[in-house]
Amino acid sequence: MAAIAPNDLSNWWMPFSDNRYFKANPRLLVAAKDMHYTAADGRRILDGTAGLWCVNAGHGRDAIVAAIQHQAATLDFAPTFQLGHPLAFQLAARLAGIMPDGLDRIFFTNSGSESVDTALKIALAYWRARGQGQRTRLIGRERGYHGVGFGGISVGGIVTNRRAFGPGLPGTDHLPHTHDLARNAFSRGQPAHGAELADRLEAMIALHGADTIAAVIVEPLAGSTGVLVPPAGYLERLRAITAAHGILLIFDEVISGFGRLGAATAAERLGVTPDMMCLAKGLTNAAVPMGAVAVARPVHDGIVDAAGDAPGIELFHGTTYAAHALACAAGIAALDLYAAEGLFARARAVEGLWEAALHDLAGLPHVIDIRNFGLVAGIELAPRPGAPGARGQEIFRAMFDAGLLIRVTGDIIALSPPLIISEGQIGEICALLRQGLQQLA
Ligand code: PXG
Repeated sequence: MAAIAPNDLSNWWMPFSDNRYFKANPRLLVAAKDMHYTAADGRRILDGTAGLWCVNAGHGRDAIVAAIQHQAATLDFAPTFQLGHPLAFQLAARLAGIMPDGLDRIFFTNSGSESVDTALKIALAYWRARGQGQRTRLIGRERGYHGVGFGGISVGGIVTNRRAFGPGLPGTDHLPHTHDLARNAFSRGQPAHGAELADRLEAMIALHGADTIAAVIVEPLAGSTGVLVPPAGYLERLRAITAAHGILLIFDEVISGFGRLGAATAAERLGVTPDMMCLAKGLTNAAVPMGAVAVARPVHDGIVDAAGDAPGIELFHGTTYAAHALACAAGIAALDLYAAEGLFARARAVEGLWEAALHDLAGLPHVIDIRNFGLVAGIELAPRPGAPGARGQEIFRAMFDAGLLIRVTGDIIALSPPLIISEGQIGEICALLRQGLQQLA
């Protein structure tokens, strides 16, 4: 057995991290309440990112804590293959209640990545059950992020994944991304230009044949690759084209769900209803890991009812921890809290103030775009010549030292605070960013 020194940082191989830098310059968080983290040195850090786009009701909320504690002492784990427990059914019903009409069949997972791979597998299984097993092609989008599973990285559009992990699933294709600073810089809300980019799907259909395409998956608002707000009319067009050709449309709402865009889902906010929706993060306010796929009734029925009277498993898919009792308890408590405090509507109500405060940062050094939608904002910085990403890393570290948690992707700052943020705290975020950007080389 290896001898392990106290406070040794070497054993934990950290995810999506510069392990060498972190372990030389550790930043540890030890507590959190409402809008703030507490760092190991005792400093309070204002949470400008709701953790990782997930703690939508703020940290350490009493009702969620109590629900988890109670559940852990009552029923910790119950198998969910051929057995059930009441909370899973309750949460599914509650979740169905805030989904767009018709997406009322809920498959539980443990993360956003699992939700994505689950939705892709459901799409394939659906077409096979319908006698169209030749529909295997999956279409994603450039700059799409759909988690880390092989399905998700295959439909995703991130070059680093292809370089590191190879070609992924066969038979994928990718729509163009919608980021267009030349036409849309400093947009407030949905950018005006780019709806026509959805028409590229028509070209793909002409190339591949609609009857080989199982599904199209997009994030309504792409978060991880730098806050790409959907151009006005774009998602409507994707919906019209997929519907016309009988192709399933999947919205990955892992980030955009649970109030982030001022409604339960982006689908609701924008009035565009997909056939499946991937969820995670805010589902439990991130207090216990959980994801879900909300599935339109005909897709569910197409698989489950197609099995007919023959006994047996209809969908050969699931995980040990799916619908974990603690996650269900946390999920019910989180949905209760969102409703009791009207947090989705609150996000919508402060959106104008948020937008105005953020756009006030225009004109600061290196700022080439500011964009926003719901309680999300992206601030794009010009890369330092020869050192792309350096400014992003520097502003992230400077802000953390100044007491503000932000996210950066390359040289793009992403902000997505808990929906309980006060007007004063919006001002605080902007004041700290102003100072940091003024000092950035
Ligand atoms: N889909 C989308 C749209 C996501 O944003 C996932 C799937 C995967 O979820 P899990 O739970 O498997 O991580 C995500 C995750 C960032 C950041 O900094 C974003 C995510 C995760 C970590 C960091 O933007 N999104």
